[in-house]
Amino acid sequence: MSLFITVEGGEGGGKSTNMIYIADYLKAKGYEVVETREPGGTALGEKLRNLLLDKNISNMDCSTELLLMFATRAQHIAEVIKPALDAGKWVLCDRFTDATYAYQGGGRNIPMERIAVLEDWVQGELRPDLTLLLDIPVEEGMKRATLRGEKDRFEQEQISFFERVRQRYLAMAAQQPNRYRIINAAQTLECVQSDIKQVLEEVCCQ
Ligand code: Z5A
Repeated sequence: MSLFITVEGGEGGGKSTNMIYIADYLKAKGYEVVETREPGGTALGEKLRNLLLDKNISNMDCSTELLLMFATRAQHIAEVIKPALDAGKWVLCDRFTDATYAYQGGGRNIPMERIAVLEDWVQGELRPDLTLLLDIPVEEGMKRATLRGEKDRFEQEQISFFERVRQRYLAMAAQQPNRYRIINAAQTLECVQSDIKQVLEEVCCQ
């Protein structure tokens, strides 16, 4: 059995830190895991990522941004995600389409129906089996993230943008409780990882 797991959340939730923890945990259980990320995950996708995050591009239209997110996703699915799942591997992805609903939908106010059309077109029936939402209050997350230094194009947004992103994530988690697990990412790293381990044991590694 292969599983498609995504990790989502706002600024400073610790996705990169916990991706490593999750991958190591699954590999120790004997699963073959492909770790990847969006936007990016392929050579072409990483080039598009650089454009999407470039803080010097200040006038990117929100439709351009949305379409570039799905352009990288189309390539990512064709080149990495689908072949891995077809080969029986597990795919662990740092952000996927829920990020589009949260950032372009919640953050930029693009109608959800428009995103859903692209989701169906680009993904067909492909959806994550499990989504871990690393949830943290926006101000706390921003304090952590600012320690990282220079801000990219998204990180330069106002706090109200990130509040809308967080609320959209929480709304999706409430609507899809079978797929989503909310992790309180404001806790110590030890507690966060203990909660993640519990979910992995419950959902996929019994
Ligand atoms: N985006 C989009 O708009 N639409 C889409 O469809 C997709 C993406 C797919 C880049 O994503 C941008 O793309 C993103 C949304 C947009 N923009 N924003 N903002 P990304 O995932 O590559 O970038 P990111 O959001 O900055 O993720 P990240 O690098 O994984 O950051 P993080 O979640 O903040 O994780 P971290 O780097 O592991 O942790 C941040 C700091 O906190 C770090 O110093 C850690 O050591 C520390 N940390 C982590 N956990 C803890 C705990 N528990 N306690 C204390 N300190 C901690």
